Amino acid sequence: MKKLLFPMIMLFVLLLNIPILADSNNLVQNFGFEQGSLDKWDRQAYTNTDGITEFFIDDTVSHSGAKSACIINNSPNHSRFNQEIKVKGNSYYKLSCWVKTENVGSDYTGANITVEGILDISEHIQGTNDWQYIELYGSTKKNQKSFVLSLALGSYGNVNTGKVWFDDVVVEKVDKVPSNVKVAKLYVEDTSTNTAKLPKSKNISFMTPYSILFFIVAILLIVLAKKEILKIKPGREKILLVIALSIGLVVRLIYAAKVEGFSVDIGCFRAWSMAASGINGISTFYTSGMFCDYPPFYILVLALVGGISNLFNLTSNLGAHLIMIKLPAIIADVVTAYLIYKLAVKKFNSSASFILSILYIFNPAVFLNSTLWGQVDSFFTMILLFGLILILEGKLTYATILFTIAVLMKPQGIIFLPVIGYELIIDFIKTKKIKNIGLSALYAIITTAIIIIPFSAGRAPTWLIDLYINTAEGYKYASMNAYNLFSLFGANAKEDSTTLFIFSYYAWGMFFIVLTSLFTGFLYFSNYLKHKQSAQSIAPIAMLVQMTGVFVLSTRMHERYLFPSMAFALLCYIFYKDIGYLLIFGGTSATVFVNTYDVLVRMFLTEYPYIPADDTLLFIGSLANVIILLFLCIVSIQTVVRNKTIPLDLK
Ligand SMILES: [Ca+2]
Repeated sequence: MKKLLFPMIMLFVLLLNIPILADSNNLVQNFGFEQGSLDKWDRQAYTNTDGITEFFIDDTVSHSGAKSACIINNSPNHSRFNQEIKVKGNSYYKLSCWVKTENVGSDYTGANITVEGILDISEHIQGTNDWQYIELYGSTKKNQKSFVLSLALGSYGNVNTGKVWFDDVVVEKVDKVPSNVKVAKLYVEDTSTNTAKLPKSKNISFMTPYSILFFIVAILLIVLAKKEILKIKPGREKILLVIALSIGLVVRLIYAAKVEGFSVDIGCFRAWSMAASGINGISTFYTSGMFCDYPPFYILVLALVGGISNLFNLTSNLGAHLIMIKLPAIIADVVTAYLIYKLAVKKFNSSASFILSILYIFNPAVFLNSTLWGQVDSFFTMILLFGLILILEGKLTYATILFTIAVLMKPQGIIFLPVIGYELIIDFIKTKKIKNIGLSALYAIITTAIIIIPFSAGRAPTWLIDLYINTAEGYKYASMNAYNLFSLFGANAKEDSTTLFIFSYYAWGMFFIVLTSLFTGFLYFSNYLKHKQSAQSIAPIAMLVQMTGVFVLSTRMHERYLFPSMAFALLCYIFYKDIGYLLIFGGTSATVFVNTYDVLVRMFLTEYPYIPADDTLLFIGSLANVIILLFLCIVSIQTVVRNKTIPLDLK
């Protein structure tokens, strides 16, 4: 019997060990959730507001055993079960699990397995599916001790809804990786900055005291400049301007990396930038099936951004990549502030010019749009400003190139076509020559061709028109969070086919666009009839009227669209020195800031960026913009028709 004891014990031990041996390579603890708890697993989510995401053990659904782990995203979120896994450096690992899905959205990243803090993910599962196997191969870096395994619904900058179950999670060290398989880097690529703190900050509450401070300081500066108390010593203005713009730039770069921004826009820009900078990225950009509602010009800018990011390997570091994605708009902020100084210094002394420039670069609405939100309205504004400067220099045909680019960047560039149209008609009346009209048309066609040909491989040229129609059809609302006339009447996020006094909101919007353009024409022809051959261009006023008029009175407007009016109002003030335009600049700065801040905070808090139609702030802001538009009508008539201004002439 004693002889048998040892082998029996051995057999017993072996039998006991079989299940353990079978999984001895699996580094995941509680891998099948059979303990009935989320022991060893952490719950992580982009948005942590109550009710958005549920994490739990489901003992009615399983791939093996009796239980699995379940995530429900009731609203869009990037949520995951995480577990720290001890690993060896310079090694290959295979991450795998089984996934079952129910109603996972098809536009964003579905259920996947990955590592916390990296962008590579396994195949991701959307829609409704029974159990499916997913896996991801990856490598660790030298001296790496661990990574955080992540069972996710959604990905960075890409939030999704639906229900997913995970089971039988395995992480195992493998000697080699099958060929034709992508090998992810299972670590957050290290640069000098701390990249471990993901996701990025969503706290922008500092903007409220900052914006109040900005308006107080702005008023103070203008009063002091007016009374000639504030005077910059001659010769000092250039260095002061360089310092101010540098501060504006550095603060933007810091916050660009710190605050992720409006996740949908950032997600789109990142995806478009990576796609467009790939091999054949541009020629297949619009045919690859990827969602994109932007016309081609900004895709070219994003291709450049992506190319530079790839060159310096910035795409895997979220902070550095965020800076790159936001950089074109940030540069545009600085360039626009500089242009404002250059234009102002022709009409004002350097102290006043300096003040006008910093009113732009430190403007909270400008800062919020490019740096915190990550939008590109400021890039659009810069292009329009260059166009405006060319008009004022009498280079109408070249201006047409910039206006064409504006339309090819954002569809709302069409708002400014009446301005170039009136300029060309007045030019024709003055010179009796058709040459400029012909040349402008030619330049517009050539510019369009150069920009769209790279995207057009093997496609009918009408694809661009289809793109514009689809974009316009994409947001068929009376107002999309815009502080305007329709929101004032409680129609925010209402279908614009809804009837309001006989006609639909959309018909009213179109009627008002025509009316606004006719009003601009009235200003142009009044100005011409008054001054005949010596009539100066009124383009700054015309652009301000078109932008503000269309935003306040037209449908399908988003909260950000009034943005260019701020720069145009400053330009009007520079050219006409009427205090009215400075007040319009202040007014639009306030409404654009509050409007965009409100929407961005809603996005950060709830991933649901819609203002309720009965919101009080929406009503007040909308009323303010309607009043600003009426005031602009009066001031523009005073300036152009009556030649009367209420001067505020900063010396
Ligand atoms: Ca199980």
